[in-house]
Amino acid sequence: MAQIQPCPTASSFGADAPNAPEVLAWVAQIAELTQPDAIHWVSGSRAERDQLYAEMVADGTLIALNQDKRPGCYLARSAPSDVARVESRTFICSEREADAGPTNNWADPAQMRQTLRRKFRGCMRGRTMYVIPFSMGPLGGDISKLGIEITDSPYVVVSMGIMTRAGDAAMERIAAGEYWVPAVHSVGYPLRDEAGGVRLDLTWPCDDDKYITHFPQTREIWSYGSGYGGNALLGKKCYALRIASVLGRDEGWLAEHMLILRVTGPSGRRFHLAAAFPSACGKTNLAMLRPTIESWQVETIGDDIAWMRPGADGRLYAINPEAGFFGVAPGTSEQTNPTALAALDHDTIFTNVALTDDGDVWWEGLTDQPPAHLIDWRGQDWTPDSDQPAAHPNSRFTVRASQAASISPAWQDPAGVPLDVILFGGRRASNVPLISESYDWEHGVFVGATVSSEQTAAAEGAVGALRRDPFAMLPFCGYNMADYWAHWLKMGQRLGDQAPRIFQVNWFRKGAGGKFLWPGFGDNSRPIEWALRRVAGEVEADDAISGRLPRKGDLNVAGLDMTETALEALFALDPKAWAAEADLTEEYFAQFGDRLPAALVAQLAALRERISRCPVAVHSGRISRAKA
Ligand code: GTP
Ligand code: SPV
Ligand code: MN
Repeated sequence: MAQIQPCPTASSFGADAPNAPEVLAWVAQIAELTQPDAIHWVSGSRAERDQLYAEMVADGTLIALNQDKRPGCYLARSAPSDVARVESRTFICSEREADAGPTNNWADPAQMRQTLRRKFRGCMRGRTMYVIPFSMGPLGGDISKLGIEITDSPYVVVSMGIMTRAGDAAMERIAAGEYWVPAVHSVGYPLRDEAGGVRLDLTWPCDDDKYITHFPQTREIWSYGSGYGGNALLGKKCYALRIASVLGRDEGWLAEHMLILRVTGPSGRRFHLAAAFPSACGKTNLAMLRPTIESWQVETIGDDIAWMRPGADGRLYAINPEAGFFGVAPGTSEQTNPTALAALDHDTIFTNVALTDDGDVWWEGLTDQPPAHLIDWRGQDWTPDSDQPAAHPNSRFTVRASQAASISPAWQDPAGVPLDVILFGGRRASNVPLISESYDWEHGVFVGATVSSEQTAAAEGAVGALRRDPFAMLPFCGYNMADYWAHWLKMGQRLGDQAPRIFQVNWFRKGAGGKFLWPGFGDNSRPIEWALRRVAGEVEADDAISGRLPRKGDLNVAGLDMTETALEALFALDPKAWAAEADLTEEYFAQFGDRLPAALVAQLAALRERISRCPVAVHSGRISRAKA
């Protein structure tokens, strides 16, 4: 990590301190603990942003990219030890361990407070402390909520400026008495010690001892030691998922790891979908889908998080609480996601991608032919002979949502959009068909609860290993996962026949040769078309083991270069493999003890019953219609 020269004058271009005694008292208390050299109240103005970029370029925190090619674009290189969310260092500090549940790391709140006091004491010495007021969701919207992040990272300030509605307008509402969530962040690299000894700063300061902590009872976030993504941009996973899931449980709404889409069909009818896929499994891609079938139009509303609540008409309404995309760079190309690529033309922060000789960016998958020479994400020379990727597999772009040409006029609607369909997906090489429809809401909750996926680079861990990722919320649910399922079941009762229909999808099924069976990307519009035709009542479906499947001929594969065998393989359900999967589900459920909702036990029994009705020899997984 390169060292940087100290900046002698602290920034003096922020907002004035607000007329908000509660905020002033909290900020004073955190300043007393962390001992920054200066306090900067973030206004959210353009001048402020430009000044921060200029300072970060001057001290080497950011590299300005070729401004003719990519105006307003910058590159950050993180420490090699700080490249993804650290789930092993993410804690839910509820009073009782059982309320965090078996899938979360629990820590005793009193003990964690002591630890945090120790870690945060003096941790901002030599630095400026930034106070960022922000809104998750359109300012003042019924579903929206406010927060304040304190951070000592200017990279976090400009990133929060893209990812949230940050600045004066949010502070005005907070000062007027609206509810807000406090969030404290430090990279954990003070520049002066207690005795006055100084050290130079790094271009990516951080600490190996990381704590990403949540206090659901007092609704606070404290994050120490990392500057990366969801560890540091506290509006995202920490607030909009972990704390918001607790708020949603208590207030009767849902905070979900879901993209949101608007699809307009050939008849002009509009549909809205939300889809939960685990990290790095294609949410951003699907959110910017360019359909390969004619006369379907897709608009983006959100790519990662959805807040949803029942509206006055009894339907489920969803907003995107974020204002930007923090998307996976590798694999993004003109072929896979031209909309995202075009959005990155200007005003984008790239983190851990490779740098070309003419000051542009590159990552694996951007072009078929890599450039002959690059500077890789570690800042080293790189050529195509290198055995290391040039861009880190979890390298990302940070860009305002409004820069995507596909953004929907509805994306800022504070009332949200009424959902017709919810999709659950994961990366599954086998067993899970391209698309299937849940029998009803309870079955849909069972499908969501049993989602499993191959591990990706978005979190530390062995890439490729199969892990259960219920509702794609495994690392993001702020309370006991079994209680969360119960909350979903209750929501279904409340929504009744107004509830969105639930489908399961899998773009990642592989054939015998180990190749993806489904082309994916733009062609994902095809199974989605089938789901929407189901909602519109235009097509029938066949009952099968894992849900209802498209009847022969109903999935639009016109113009696709696909064999009948491959198509069948995409939907094949092997009763033996499903029986094994049911056994694994039973084991998985057992850890939740008596918190497991009875409805899910009943769903497992119903799955086994469907398996038993399937003739093993046929292997289609379809149950004869007479019996269904
Ligand atoms: P987070 O931001 O981590 O929550 O992830 P995300 O779900 O938004 O991930 P993203 O859309 O960025 O997808 C990441 C990876 O999935 C990239 O490597 C894509 O190339 C790959 N991917 C996306 N859609 C498809 C698809 O339809 N088929 C295949 N085979 N790969 C896909
Ligand atoms: C994810 O991992 O699901 C992300 C990226 O969206 S991060 O914000 O780092 O959590
Ligand atoms: Mn995500």
